[in-house]
Amino acid sequence: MPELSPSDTAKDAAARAAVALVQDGMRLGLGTGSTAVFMVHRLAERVRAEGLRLRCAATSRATCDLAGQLGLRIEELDEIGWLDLTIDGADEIDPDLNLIKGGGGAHLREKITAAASDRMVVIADPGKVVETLGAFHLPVEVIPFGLEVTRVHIQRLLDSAGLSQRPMLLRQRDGVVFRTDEDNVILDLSLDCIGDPAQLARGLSAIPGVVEHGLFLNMCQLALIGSPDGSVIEL
Ligand code: ABF
Repeated sequence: MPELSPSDTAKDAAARAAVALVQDGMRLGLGTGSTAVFMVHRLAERVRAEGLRLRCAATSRATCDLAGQLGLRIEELDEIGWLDLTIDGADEIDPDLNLIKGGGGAHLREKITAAASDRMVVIADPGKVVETLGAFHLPVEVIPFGLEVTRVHIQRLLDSAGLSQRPMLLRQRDGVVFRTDEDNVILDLSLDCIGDPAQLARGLSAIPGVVEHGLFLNMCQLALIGSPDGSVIEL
């Protein structure tokens, strides 16, 4: 692996610590994002070196493609049925290990995969650790049909929850509306500070047209935070 930047060194350290938790015969969920890329590389190294027999489900086409290129056998989640461990990144991690995820646009499959796992371990650099969720925009995956009506429902929910909201942005990538692996769209909510994530999660999930939001509550059992010096702390 080429010389890593301090940030990448931190990500790689967290990834290696998570991969060290993998045991022969495990059924794994492989996350998405730049930290998860390091994890997939390190996992493939272990499989090659130790002949680990694993069953792996990917949380995005991007992770599926990378894992395949590295020689990992990827199966559909339904083929495996249930997972022992999902290792994934995050955009924010609070002291209760509640997360904001979805910066990469994969939070629907990530949440389904994590929820089908006995254990979810998050890997991140120190910049992801926050006291309160919300500084990172909250992604909400929405079906395109009735998008403007769904926006109205979301705005009313935020108003009733007393949450300030700068423009609710339809996610773009290279000037084009971003589409998820399910061909849905994402509204990014700039909320600054989410005082009651559980209340907001319940409200968003109840809105017709909302497919999934990026609040991962009570799903993560361990966060491995890498540092630029290569050390790792557990949260
Ligand atoms: C993915 O990893 C997303 O849910 C999350 O937004 C992203 C974090 O990306 P990175 O590891 O590149 O910081 O799981």
